[in-house]
Amino acid sequence: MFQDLQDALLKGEKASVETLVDKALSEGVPAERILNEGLIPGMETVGVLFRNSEIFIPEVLVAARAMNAGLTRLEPVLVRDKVQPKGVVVIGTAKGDLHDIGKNLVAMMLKGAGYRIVDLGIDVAPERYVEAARAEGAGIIACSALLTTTMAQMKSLVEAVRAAGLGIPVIIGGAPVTKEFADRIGAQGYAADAAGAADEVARLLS
Ligand code: B1M
Repeated sequence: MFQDLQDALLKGEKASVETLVDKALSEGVPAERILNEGLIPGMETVGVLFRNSEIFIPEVLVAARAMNAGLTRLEPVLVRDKVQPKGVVVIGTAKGDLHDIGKNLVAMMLKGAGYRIVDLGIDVAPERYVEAARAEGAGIIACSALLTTTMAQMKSLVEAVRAAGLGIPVIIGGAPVTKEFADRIGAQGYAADAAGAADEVARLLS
């Protein structure tokens, strides 16, 4: 079943991905397994084929659309209802960066952990994070980047938050981002994956 899910993702078959996710959920397969053994490995294969020029941007885009559709189906199961949010998190993808799957996953995990999420989307300039954090009374800003070129924007974000005197931490992550990079630019938080991001936000807000 996980293999079917990966194959459907690879072909960008959105409707099949949705059907397979629904079927797995109805058979009682835990949402975390569908995510970690189906959708994420499928997307990793897409990345390998893309790097090797065996597939190109249009194929990657349809695969990403299918991945987001699968995530949307999993969301109600991953996200538990919380009456009183633990805090507000402003999240977005760094300026110049259009990748949003990892960011969406992090947002979903944080929602599941009881935080209210203000999702600014993709290609978010540092000033927009600052404005939104101020307007929403956020306790933390979360920034994702998938390109080595857009990682530089994370440094600008940390500086903008400091210059605005917001006094709230910034957590960063994404495939090319490391703990060492986070330390170097002065970001208070770093996580390698979405579950780790939820733990790290809890630590920073405690
Ligand atoms: Co792009 N792309 N892409 N791409 N793409 C990568 C990232 C790349 C590694 C592919 C490759 O060469 N193998 C490469 C980057 C190289 C680099 O800079 N090091 C690349 C490139 C080069 C590009 C373009 C420049 C291609 C071009 O135009 N020539 C272009 C750039 C566009 C732009 O952003 N300005 C581009 C475009 C695209 C698409 C639009 C076609 C599409 C994105 C669609 C979308 O997101 N809606 C796309 C995709 C899908 C990918 C790959 C194949 C998959 C990314 C993904 O969604 N992974 C990717 C290859 C790869 O990563 N294997 C690739 C699944 C997702 C769950 O993982 O986002 O890493 P990830 O999130 C993880 C962790 O990183 C972490 O949690 C998640 C798991 O739990 N995490 C955080 C993420 N954010 C976090 C934040 C946190 C904490 C943890 O705290 C706040």
